[in-house]
Amino acid sequence: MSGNRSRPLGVATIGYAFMGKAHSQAWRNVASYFDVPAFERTVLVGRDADAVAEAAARYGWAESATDWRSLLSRDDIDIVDICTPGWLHAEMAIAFLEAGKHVLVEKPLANSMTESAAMVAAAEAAAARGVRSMVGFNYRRVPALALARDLIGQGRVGTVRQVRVSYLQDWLADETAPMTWRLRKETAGSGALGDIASHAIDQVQFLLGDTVTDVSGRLHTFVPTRNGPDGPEPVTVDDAAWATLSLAGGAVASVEVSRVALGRKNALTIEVYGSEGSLAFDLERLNELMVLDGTVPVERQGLSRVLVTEPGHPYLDAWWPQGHTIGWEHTFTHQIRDFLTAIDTGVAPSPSFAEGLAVQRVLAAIQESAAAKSSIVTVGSI
Ligand code: SOE
Repeated sequence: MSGNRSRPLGVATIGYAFMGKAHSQAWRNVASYFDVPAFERTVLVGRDADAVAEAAARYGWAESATDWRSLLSRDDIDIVDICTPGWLHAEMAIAFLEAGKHVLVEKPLANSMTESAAMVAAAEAAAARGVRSMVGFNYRRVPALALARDLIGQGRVGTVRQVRVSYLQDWLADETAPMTWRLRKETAGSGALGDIASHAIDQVQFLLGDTVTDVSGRLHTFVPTRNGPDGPEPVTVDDAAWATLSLAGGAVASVEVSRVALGRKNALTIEVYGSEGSLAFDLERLNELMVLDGTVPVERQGLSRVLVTEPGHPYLDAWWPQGHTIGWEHTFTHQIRDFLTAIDTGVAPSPSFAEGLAVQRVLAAIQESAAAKSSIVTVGSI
C-alpha cells in the first residue's frame, strides 16, 4: 500500500510512559512486517524536556517536544497518537481532529460521558472531511480473540447464552503502594472500572457484535487512603468492580475486575458459552483459544486447544512460521497496522469513538447501579 501522497505521513505520539512505550515499539516495527502506507516517526511529546528527549532517542523518534499544542499548526504532522491519562483525552483529541489530524486515543475514551459525547461529535464532523479516529482497545488485536469473534459470527457456538470475563491485577494489593493519578477520580475518572473493566466490556460487545442494554454493578475500594506527595490522601476510585450485563440479543455477561487480587498480575480470562459450543481464552496463554464443539457426540466433546499461530489466523501471516508464538506487544503493532490501513483506504476504523462511547455508557450505568446499591440500570439512561 502506498497511497497517493507526495510525502510520508508524519506521526506524533503524546506520552512516553507505559502506553507511550508500547505504542512506540508498534510504530517502530509495523512497517517491517505489514504492508502499510509510508510514515515517519516525527515527534514524541511529553512534559519533561530531558526525559522526553531521552525517550525519543531510545524509541527512535526524530525529535521531541513538550507542548502538545505546537503540533496543531504543523503541516508535517498527519497522525496524533494520544497515550496520556484520560483527563487529557477530550481536549487533545478534539483539538487535533479540528486541526485535520487523524487521532488514535488510548482507552478508555475519556473520563466522563460529557467528554466522550463531545469527542464523538468531533470525530463525526472530522470523518466528513476524511479525518479518521480510533480508540486503542488493543485486546481486539489478539489473534485468538479476533478468531473467537469470527467463530461466534459464523455461528460456531450457536446462540451465545453466557459470557464470563475476569480481569485481575494486584499492583494495589500492597496498602503502602503510593497515590498516583490512577487513584484520583478527577484524573482517572474511575479505578479498575475504567482502566480494565473497559477492556472487558469492549470485548463482550466486540466478540458478540452486540450491545449491552442494562447492568447491575458493584464497586469497592479496599484501601481508602494512600500516601501522596503531601501525606495521606483519600482514594476516590474503586479498587475492584463487579457487574452483570444484559445484551440486546439475549445473552448475559458477568464482569469481575480487580487491582488487589494478590498473585494475579494481568490475568484476563474470557469464556463464552453458546447453545452449540464454548470458547475460552486466557491472556497468559494468548496464542491459544480453547474451543468446544457441542454438536459432536457428548462422548467426544471437550475443550480443545487451538494453537492460534497459523498464517491463516488473523494477523499471523506477517509473523513467524506456524507454532512460533507472539506476545502482548504485538497487539499494539496490529492496532497501528489497522489504523494506518484505515487512513490509507478511507474505510472507517474500528473501534470508533462511537464504539468507545458505547463502553463509557456501560461504565456510567455500572457506577449508577453501584451508587444505588445494586438496582438494575438501563444503559444510556444517564
Ligand atoms: C494498567 O492497569 C493497565 O496498564 C491498563 O491501563 C492497560 O490497558 C492494560 O492492558 C494493562 O493494565
